Amino acid sequence: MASSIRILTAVPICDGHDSAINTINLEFIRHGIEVVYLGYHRSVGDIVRAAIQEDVRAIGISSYNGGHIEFFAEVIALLRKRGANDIKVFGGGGGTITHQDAAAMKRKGVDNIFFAGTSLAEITDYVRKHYGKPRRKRSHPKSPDQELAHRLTEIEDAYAAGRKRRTVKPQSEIRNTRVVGFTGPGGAGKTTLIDELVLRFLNQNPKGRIAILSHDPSVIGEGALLGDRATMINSQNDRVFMRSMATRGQAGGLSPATQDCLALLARSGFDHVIIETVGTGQEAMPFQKNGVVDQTVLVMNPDYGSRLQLQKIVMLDLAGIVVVNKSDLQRARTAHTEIEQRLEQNRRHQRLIDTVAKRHRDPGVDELFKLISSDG
Ligand code: B12
Repeated sequence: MASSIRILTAVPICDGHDSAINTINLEFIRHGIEVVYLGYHRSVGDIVRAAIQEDVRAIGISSYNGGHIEFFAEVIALLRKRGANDIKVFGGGGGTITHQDAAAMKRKGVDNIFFAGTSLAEITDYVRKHYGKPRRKRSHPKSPDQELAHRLTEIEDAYAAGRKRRTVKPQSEIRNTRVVGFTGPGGAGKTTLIDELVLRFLNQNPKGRIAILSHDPSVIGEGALLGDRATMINSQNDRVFMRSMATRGQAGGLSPATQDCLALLARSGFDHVIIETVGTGQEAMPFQKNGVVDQTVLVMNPDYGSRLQLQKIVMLDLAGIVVVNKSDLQRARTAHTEIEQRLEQNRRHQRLIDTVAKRHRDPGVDELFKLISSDG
């Protein structure tokens, strides 16, 4: 099977017009394209960093705030400076980008600008035609992040082509890196929680680096919305390496290539590697077969239904730490008591923590951070 086309989309800084790109993203996905969506109000630096780490073929920018000539040009200049000339730039912005502007932008290296009235089919056809061909031999990476990004792509491509790679090293060789796995149902707040933990990590370790391997669902050969970056604020930082992966048809929360990608990240000098599964169901035990996860955190939403439902969640038996996020919600107190009783049946001294990840300086997130960063 051919590798998926991966692109990154974003809306520039000081621009909140995201409704066009949200629609276009959905159309890309429907046409088999994997879209890493960075969200709106994003700086040139954030866009270029993400594009290099995600090793995308192209960046699609939707711009309505009026600064498009300069903004697109700065993205291209920074890509070139970072040795990522192979990442192409295209975009649109209905009522604001004129034909004259578009001509100037193309002279500065933009591939194409789409105007008001262009059909979505025309846009997706363009992407498939121009960014869908296999990459030619790549130039030597200019930074460790770029090299790592290329190697992660090689692993994903090998799996897509049916050639499994065996890069997993025994755990003893990667002990300097702590690997923490986060799982739990969709909407529990895993990504926001991880972003808050990253903030604490960056503050506590002024020179430390952290990696995040994040997953979103997809069917084999189909597109995917890889949208976790859009909810992250603190993780837009040069000391954070983040990679988004589509599950490409594998059930259980991870992708066929996850284990090898994780092993590579764990050997790449990061202090911590965080792995986030897709939103999982009752039967999921994503880290069971995985030799490189040191700690597992199950993030729950207080609204899981009745107490009986808890008996059916396998991860409640397996997770070292269980988090009740959104603990400001009315049902959270009951949820805490019910989950506590459920965990007592296991007699495994699992930790139970209440958090409100959306709240800055939340004491529950502080407690969780202490736990995952300690050796215990
Ligand atoms: C909808 C809209 C809003 C909505 C935005 C909702 C949202 N979440 O996106 C709301 C009402 C919130 C809004 C607010 C504002 N808006 Co407004 N808004 C518009 C409007 C009417 C339509 C934009 C749109 O979404 N069109 C729908 C898309 C699908 O169609 P399209 O733009 O033609 O896009 C096509 C192509 O351009 C291309 N394309 C677009 N993006 C991309 C990306 C890629 C990758 C590709 C391949 C193709 C592509 O594909 C489409 C296919 O046909 C425009 C006017 C206009 N005609 O553009 C003003 C407009 C952009 N807004 C404007 C302004 C001034 C504002 C405000 C500052 C107003 C205010 N004073 O509060 C705020 C700023 C908000 C913010 N935070 O940034 C101005 C900008 C002027 C400028 N840049 O000089 C405009 C041009 C209106 C005007 N004539 O004055 N706005």
